[in-house]
Amino acid sequence: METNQVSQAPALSPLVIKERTGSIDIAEVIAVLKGDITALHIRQAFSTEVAEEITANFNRNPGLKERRDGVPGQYVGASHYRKDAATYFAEAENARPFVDALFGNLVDPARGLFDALKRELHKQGIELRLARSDDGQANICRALSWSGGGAYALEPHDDVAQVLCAGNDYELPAVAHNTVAALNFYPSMPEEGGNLRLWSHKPTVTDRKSQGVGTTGYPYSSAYLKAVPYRDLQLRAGDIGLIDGGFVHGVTRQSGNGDRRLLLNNFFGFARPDLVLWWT
Ligand SMILES: O=C(O)CCC(=O)C(=O)O
Ligand SMILES: [Fe+2]
Repeated sequence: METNQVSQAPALSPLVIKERTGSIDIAEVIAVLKGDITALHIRQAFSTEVAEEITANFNRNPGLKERRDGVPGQYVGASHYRKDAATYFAEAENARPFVDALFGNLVDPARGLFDALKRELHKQGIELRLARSDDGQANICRALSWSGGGAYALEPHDDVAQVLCAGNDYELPAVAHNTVAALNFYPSMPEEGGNLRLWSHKPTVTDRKSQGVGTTGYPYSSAYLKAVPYRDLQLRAGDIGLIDGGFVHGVTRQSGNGDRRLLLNNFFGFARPDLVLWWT
């Protein structure tokens, strides 16, 4: 007999956060991939010149579009969120010249990290590659600028539901049983706000269903998160934030009339013990 119909408070999972200044270390990237670190915040990880050039290339990009999938924001590139594989990979192929145009003649910092991680994993007998299908392959990154107008520029969510429920035409669902690492480079940040907020909670399938976000992981309500402790990563242009996307996270409201918040983002994780996939 069921006696307890009262909904449970979300179970807490500890946040292991590492913040420092300097260049990113592949051993730390692998620690996030393996679930040993929840969030890695590297300050001043790439140069102001590179950050400014990418921001200018985003603002004048002919491939810049408004999101129409219920998540307010502008973007260059492709997102697999709520798309079947054929649609996503076709979009990724079409968007590639525009993603390339974000970097012009620069060395793309996301590609630099991909190449370094690929070399290190190869030494360990693990292949790293872009997710793919008969319709094409993923890009190295996408560029995003959130425009939510409430307490959050990007509402609290997790990145695992969209991977778990991506559909059998993708290679991705297997990754959802391991850490879904979300890698973010920040070329431009507002004067105030735009923090990456991480809650001490890793929702289960049951948690998501109870919140009506079973297939999307987006958005979790303030009521649900009320009793959950959180930490903010206070980001500046030139920083990198690498997180375990299974933890609930969101972006706080930004203020100031100056620069808008821009990030380059991608996801990666183990699909098999000998294979890590990378996608957007
Ligand atoms: O903008 C950020 O800092 C986080 C982005 C994010 O959570 C996402 O793209 O899923
Ligand atoms: Fe996310």
